[in-house]
Amino acid sequence: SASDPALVERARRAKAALGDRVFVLGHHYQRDEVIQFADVTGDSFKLAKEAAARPDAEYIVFCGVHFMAESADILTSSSQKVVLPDLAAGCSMADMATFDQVEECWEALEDAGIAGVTVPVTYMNSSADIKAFCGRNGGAVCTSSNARRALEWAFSRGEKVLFLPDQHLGRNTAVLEMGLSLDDCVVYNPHRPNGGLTTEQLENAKMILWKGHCSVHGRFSPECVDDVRARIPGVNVLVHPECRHEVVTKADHVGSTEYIIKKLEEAPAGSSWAVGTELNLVKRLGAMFPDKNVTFLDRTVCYCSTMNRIDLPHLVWALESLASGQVVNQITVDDDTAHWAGVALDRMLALP
Ligand code: CIZ
Ligand code: SF4
Repeated sequence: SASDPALVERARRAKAALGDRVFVLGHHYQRDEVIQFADVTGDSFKLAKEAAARPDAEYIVFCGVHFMAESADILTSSSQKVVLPDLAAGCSMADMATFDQVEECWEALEDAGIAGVTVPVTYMNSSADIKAFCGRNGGAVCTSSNARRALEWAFSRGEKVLFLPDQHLGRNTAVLEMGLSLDDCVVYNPHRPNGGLTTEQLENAKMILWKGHCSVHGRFSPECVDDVRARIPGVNVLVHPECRHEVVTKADHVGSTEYIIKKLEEAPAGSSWAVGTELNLVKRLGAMFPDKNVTFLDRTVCYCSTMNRIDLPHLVWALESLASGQVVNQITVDDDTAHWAGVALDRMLALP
């Protein structure tokens, strides 16, 4: 489909017909065939802010996954419509923490007598429901760029943090950036009674990590790092903090998507980089910096399958529908959820 000139032409025409009424956002993990039509590219946080900065666009077509479109709906005005070209583009990590599970967890913390001293912090990669839960319970949202500042803020307000839904980002930030020990962290498993934890474990923990992970970044192993170092002498290993702790501790650099891009921009010509993040982005970075040797950290391919659901045929369908006056696949967050999720997002935006 990427090379189908008829589809490319149809997307171009529909977008031109809509003009400034439509603004197309493209996440870094999207396919090239989709990215070519993006008015702006970015990570989820940057894209949500870009959407908020376009009050004149009637339609925001979000080429990304469901939780990102929800955040865009929360941060844009009520007259703007956010469209996700394929409703099946979810996020397996976000799906690992449902509202009922998190409520049940909070009850377990109440039973253990620690809910009052626990501040919930959720990664951007979570449903609007979970962000609203954090807003209602004195907590905040964070991204992979500000996780440390968000945790410092949370620990200034309570003794413990409940970190949702990515255990790896929570552990990596607490242990590698804030000097907590692995023993300060426990993992709450929503599929076990009381999270699979004793009251004593909950009482002693500083970080209560939700048992969630990214199915893409979770696949990189410490062996991938050893393997690439053996294959490419002098290689710099650069990974996202959604990778497992054992992988991050073996890497040379760790940081958010925007950090990874900046690091490669600044890298000297001729240097070698093995990048542990989603493959569409790594391939694009390789093409953007032909004077640098950019390789994927794993030997096997590793796309985000739900990100990849947004393809050119879905984008053409969404744009042509909008151009003909039909709003399809609109993502809306109800007012109460949007209010409290907005409170948690604002606490993040107010971080020093
Ligand atoms: O893994 C993801 O989905 C990331 C890093 C999203 C984002 O843009 O924050
Ligand atoms: Fe979710 Fe991971 Fe895909 Fe990002 S890369 S959308 S965290 S499954």
